[in-house]
Amino acid sequence: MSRTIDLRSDTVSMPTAEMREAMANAEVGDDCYREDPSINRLEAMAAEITGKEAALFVTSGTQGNLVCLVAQCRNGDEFIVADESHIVTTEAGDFACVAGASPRIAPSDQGILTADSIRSVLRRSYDAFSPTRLICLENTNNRGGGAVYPLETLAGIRELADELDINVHMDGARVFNAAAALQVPVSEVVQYVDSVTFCLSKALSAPVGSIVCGTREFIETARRFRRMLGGGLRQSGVLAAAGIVALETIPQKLPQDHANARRLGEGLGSIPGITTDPEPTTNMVYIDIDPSIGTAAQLAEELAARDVKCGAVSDDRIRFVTYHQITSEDVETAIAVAQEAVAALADLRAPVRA
Ligand code: TLP
Repeated sequence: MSRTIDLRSDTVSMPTAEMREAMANAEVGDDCYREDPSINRLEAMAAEITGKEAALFVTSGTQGNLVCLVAQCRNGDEFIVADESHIVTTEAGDFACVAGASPRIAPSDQGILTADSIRSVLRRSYDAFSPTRLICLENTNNRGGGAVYPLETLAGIRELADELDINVHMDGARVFNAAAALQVPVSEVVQYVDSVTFCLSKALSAPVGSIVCGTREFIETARRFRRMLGGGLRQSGVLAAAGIVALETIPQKLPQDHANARRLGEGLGSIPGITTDPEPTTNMVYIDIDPSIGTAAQLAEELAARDVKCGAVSDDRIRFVTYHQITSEDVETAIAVAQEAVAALADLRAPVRA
């Protein structure tokens, strides 16, 4: 039986054998007493890699972003963010429900904000307006096709935030992909932000967990909100052990995932009626499907029937994501299967001849 090639998301990446072994042998303690040696080691590693003073293990990217919002916004504050940002669209409305903050959407190109786009939505201080407290950047940008913030853009946003005396948070769920694409250390990317969340369980292939990084003082505040949100864990070193292996072994492999995504984009884009938009630069491929082929859901179904899974994100758009377990052979198979699936949809539409 052939293996299913699951390109729906890098969240379906599996822990490697080395991660599983490290988990089985992890040294653990009660992390609420700060006595879990594996968690302490993972947090120290994360702080060092990001160049921040301190780090905190959280259960998910969603919890990490929420902790950062709650720690930096008061009820009634506003945060500036791009349309279609994960924080606003896909975190169950927690910004409103829990943080009590409202988003102010700034115009973006593929989800990438600039100092000018942020400036264009700034409002003067007035008692009828909610105070702007935070800028949230998503890097890489998921709905923007895995787009990466150029470093100059980040520098410009930092300058503006300093002028306004507000903080910048980065939803860096895939910031290691951003750093790999820019060929710079992660610390160079996140030097412009006050807080960053990154995920161990996406492109980095660990089974569970994310990390929040910032100043020591900020992380102490974040720790209190993490506890409030039910994220105070006990012998979580079993999870940290996989995260440590992820940080040690996976980032250097990300360029291969990006090359695989580029090849996948090229192969899919060569099928008549399919266009890749934008051209993949990290591990995501978004395709637009001409209605003459069928709908995104129909094409996804045809692919799934041939053991290739992908995610229809709208009527005419599908997302494919590469990660550690997806090989270059898998990519060639997926392209061949997509050609077959498009042909099968055309056959279904062809008039029946007597
Ligand atoms: N993204 C998931 C889905 O929720 C869409 C995916 O398959 O891409 N920030 C960004 C940019 C994300 O893409 C995600 C997850 C998160 C935060 C949330 O992380 P988790 O799922 O760990 O809460």
